[in-house]
Parts: sequence; C-alpha cells; structure tokens
Amino acid sequence: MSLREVAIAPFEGQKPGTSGLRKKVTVFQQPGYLEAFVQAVFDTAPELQGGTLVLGGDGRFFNREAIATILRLAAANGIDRVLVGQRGILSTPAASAVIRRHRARGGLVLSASHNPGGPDGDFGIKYNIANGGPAPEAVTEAIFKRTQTIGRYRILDAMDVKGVTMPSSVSERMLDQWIDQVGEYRLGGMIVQVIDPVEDYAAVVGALFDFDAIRRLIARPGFRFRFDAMHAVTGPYARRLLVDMLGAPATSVINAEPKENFGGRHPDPNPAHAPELYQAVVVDGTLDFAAASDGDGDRNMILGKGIAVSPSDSLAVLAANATLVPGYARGISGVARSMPTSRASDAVAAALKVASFETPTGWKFFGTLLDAGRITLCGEESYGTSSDHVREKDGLWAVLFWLNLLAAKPGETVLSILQAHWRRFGRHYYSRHDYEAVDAKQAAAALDRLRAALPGLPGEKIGALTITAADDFAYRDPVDGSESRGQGLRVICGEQARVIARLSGTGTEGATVRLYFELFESDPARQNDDVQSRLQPLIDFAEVRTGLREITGRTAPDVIT
Ligand code: VG1
Ligand code: CO
Repeated sequence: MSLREVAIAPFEGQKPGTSGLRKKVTVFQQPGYLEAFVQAVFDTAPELQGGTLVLGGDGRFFNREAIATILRLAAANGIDRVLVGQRGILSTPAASAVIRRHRARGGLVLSASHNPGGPDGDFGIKYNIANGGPAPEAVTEAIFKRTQTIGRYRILDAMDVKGVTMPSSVSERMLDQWIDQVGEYRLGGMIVQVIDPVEDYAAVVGALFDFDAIRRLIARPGFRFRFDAMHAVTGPYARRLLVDMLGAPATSVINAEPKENFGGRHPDPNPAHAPELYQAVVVDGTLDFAAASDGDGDRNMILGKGIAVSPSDSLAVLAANATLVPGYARGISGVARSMPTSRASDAVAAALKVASFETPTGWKFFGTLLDAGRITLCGEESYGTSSDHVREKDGLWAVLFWLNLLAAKPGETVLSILQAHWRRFGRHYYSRHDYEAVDAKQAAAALDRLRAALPGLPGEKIGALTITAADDFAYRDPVDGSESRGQGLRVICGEQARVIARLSGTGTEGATVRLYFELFESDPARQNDDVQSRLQPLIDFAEVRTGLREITGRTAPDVIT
C-alpha cells in the first residue's frame, strides 16, 4: 500500500453555492480538481479522521469515477470507515438518514440536483455535517478558503490495495466495482462498507406514516396515481416504498431506472420540466394524484386533478394537517420557510399558535432550528419540503405525507383539500419567474437597479397596493447568532403582497435571475382565479423596476413555476 502526496496548484472558483459546489462535468474532469476540493473538505473537517463518512450520489455521469477517487482520498486521510451506497447511489435525504442513524461525522453527496447530467451536463458535491444536514455557511466558507491555498492532496495508490474479499492486489477498476456488492472491504487502513441505499431511509420514513391507511387508499378501486422518478435517483426508493411496502402496481412508478444523463431530460419536478405528467393529471384529469422528484430525490411536485400544488401551499397544508399523520400526531413545534417562499405557512403557524421563521434560501439555514427543536416542518418554494426526521428536504416523504392526508380524509381530493385550506387561511397566489443563463453583468445590473430604488419605494403604489417596506434581506440565526446578508431584494406590501428578486446560487452558466410574486386573497369567491393574471401588476412592477427586459433584451422568463 502506498500513500502519495500529490502537489497541486489551487483551482479558482471552488466556492460552494446555495447547495454545494456545482460545475460542468468537464470542469470536474480536470486532473486534480475533485481531489483538491475533497482534500479541502478533509483539511477543514479534522473530526472526520478516525470517524465514519457517508458517501453516495444521484447516479449521474461521473458519479462512479468520483466515488472511486474519493475512497482513495479518504483512506489516505485517516478516515476509519466509509459507508457507500450500493452502486454509488444515495439520494440526498437518504444520505442524511444514513449519517444520522450510523452516527457518521459527515457525508459527501455527489449531485447537481435538478441540473441536467451527462458528459456535457453538471456535476456537484455537497458536504454534510454530523447532524445529517448541509454544512452551514461558516463551514462552506472555510472550505472555500482552504481551496484557495491548498498545495497538495493525499491519496492511496489503489494498485497496491489489499482487499479482504478481493484478490490481494486490486486495480482501480475493481475498486470501482466493489461498490456494486453490499459488503465490507478494506482499503489501506480504512473499511469501505457498501450498504443498501434504501434500507435506512425506508426505516426512517416508514416510522412516520400510516402505511395501512395508505395501502387501503392505493388499493381503492378508482384511485389512480403515478410517481415519476424522472430517471433520477428516486426510482429504487419509490419502488421499495410505494410498490414493495404499500402495494402499488409496479406500473405506477415511471422512469424508475436511474440513468447517468436522466434520459436526456432536466430532472426538475415542476410543470415546465414534467409537461406530460402535468397534462395527464392537471389538464386531462386522467389520474387522481401524481408526484415527481428531482435528480437527487430531495424535491417533490404534487399534482391532483385540476391542480398543481404550489410548493408554498404544500408546506402550509402539511403544517395545518400534520396531526393526521402518526409521526406528527402530537403536534408540531414550529414551521420555517425560506424568504421567497409564500407566507401561507405563516398563516397556519399563527392559527396553530406555533413559531414561524423566515430563513435565507437553501436548506442549510434550517439545520439549527431543527436541531434546537424550534421547528418540526420546513420548506421552500422550489419544490422542497421536509421535517425533523432528516436534515435535508425530502421528496418521497412529501409524497407519502400527501398520500397519508388523502387516506385520512375520505372523499377529499387534492383540489378540495387546497380549496378548503384557502377558505380557512386565505390564498397566497404565488409564482416564480426565472431568467436563465443571463449575462452575469447584466443580471447584476438589473438587481442593482432595483436595489438602488429600495429606499424610495415605501409609500409607492403597485396598482391598488401600497408598498410598506423594501430591503435587502439579512438574517440572524436565532439559535447560533450567525449573520447572512444580501439574501435577496424584498418589496413588501404589508400582508397583501410581496415581490422578491435574487440571483440563483446553483446555476453553472451565466446568471439566473429569479423573480418571485405573492398576493394574498382572503375572499373565497376570488380564490380560484388564474394565477398569472392575478399577479400581473406585481410582475409588471418587477420588470420595470429591475429594467430586466431592457437590460437583457429578453422578452419573457425562461421558466415559470
Ligand atoms: C435553488 C432553490 C433553493 C434550493 C436550491 C437547492 O437555489 O431556489 O430553494 O434550496 O436550489 O435545491 P438557487 O440559489 O438556484 O435559487 V436542490 O434540489 O439543488 O438541492
Ligand atoms: Co435536489
């Protein structure tokens, strides 16, 4: 066995964004690029030495290669044991569950989530800490700092590895094949434990829901449902939970084979990227319930006959009905949402007399609140919802939650549940408009224009609405006191409406400008209008005040959700 120290020069731009380091595959394929970043993680997290690390990814192109490399790096950096998902697979929520159940000291999740995969697509790597959640900003910043000065990485030469169950000298190729078999192997002084990627996750979510009631719902004649895994990581998870454990027909889980390029599609579960499912359920009404998940299994889209559930509404509905689910029967302690997410969940928290929190975009900001028991549920407008069962958002969990609600409310549909919710709490009309791959300077200029206007906005009118506040969102974590600034521009019309503008932190091409619109409607007679029409005055305001179309020459958003 030989341990090598390889001299390298730092790579520019190894800065984790909203959710890990995301770059084109070709960037990750540069010699030493992955090694430099992972070594920076190991240098920043000395607690991993002598401990257990979790490793897995969403199965996208470069996943296996990256895992073989990371195993050799881990072995040379004094890590005791690595738990690897079989075939290199671990969904993001499953990785979180494994870290927690096995008391690992951290985990590396290989994914660029909803970004397309394949040789020309994106790759990514996220570092999660011992609570199972994304590393907080202080940690990702320390990692980034380390990448700027790093001068070497340590790696084990796989050619000399002694295998326990393998021939005494294994090649790198064989190292890559180990991960196909559940079992334990020795790599230098480190144990590689290849685990069933679904088992821990299934045990955690299996304990939360009324599986008997869901089983009866699924078996009910006339209940038609479908789950679309979008050829991403959730296929094996959905099969185990929905088909094996809940008795759904195998045909109800579609696109269940994870593919390295997600079948050439964009594994982003929203009406824009899953148009067939949307058409079949929402428009044609051929199914009663359908759902989809993203590349790494942490997002969820919920559809019913005649309704695509807004993720902000979904969080509010789950909060309002949580006690119908066994895992939350004793009630919830609080709800948190990211700043751009609609205030629908605030209304529920107020009615339930539980705490509500507004955090910056990205799951890492929920971790302290969850760990401190201040919240039970949290979510984002970007199709992410979850609870304190893990420290990541969780796509299938949300699907099971909705199925449990439908099972507990006989005679109700997704649409009727939403309509009843709006009658009780009011409706927050909501939409997000994305302008993708915009020239970075132009995107910054548009945001700057609105930012400069903020101080003068209060008192101004948007149609019948009056602006009451306008700022650049800053957050002080109520648990650990850490501060985060520049988290998005907010224009607020009291409780009535909001317009938000921010730049994406997950894209890999130019900049993506996200505009978010929210309008509150308490009158039940006006709660079933066309969403975009109701939001039009807010949309016009944002476009004028940012000068987005004038600056970029774009005439319309690329994606509307
Ligand atoms: C987007 C979403 C954000 C989400 C993040 C990661 O970030 O808006 O809500 O947490 O993706 O989701 P941004 O910075 O591009 O707006 V995933 O499914 O990539 O892990
Ligand atoms: Co994701």
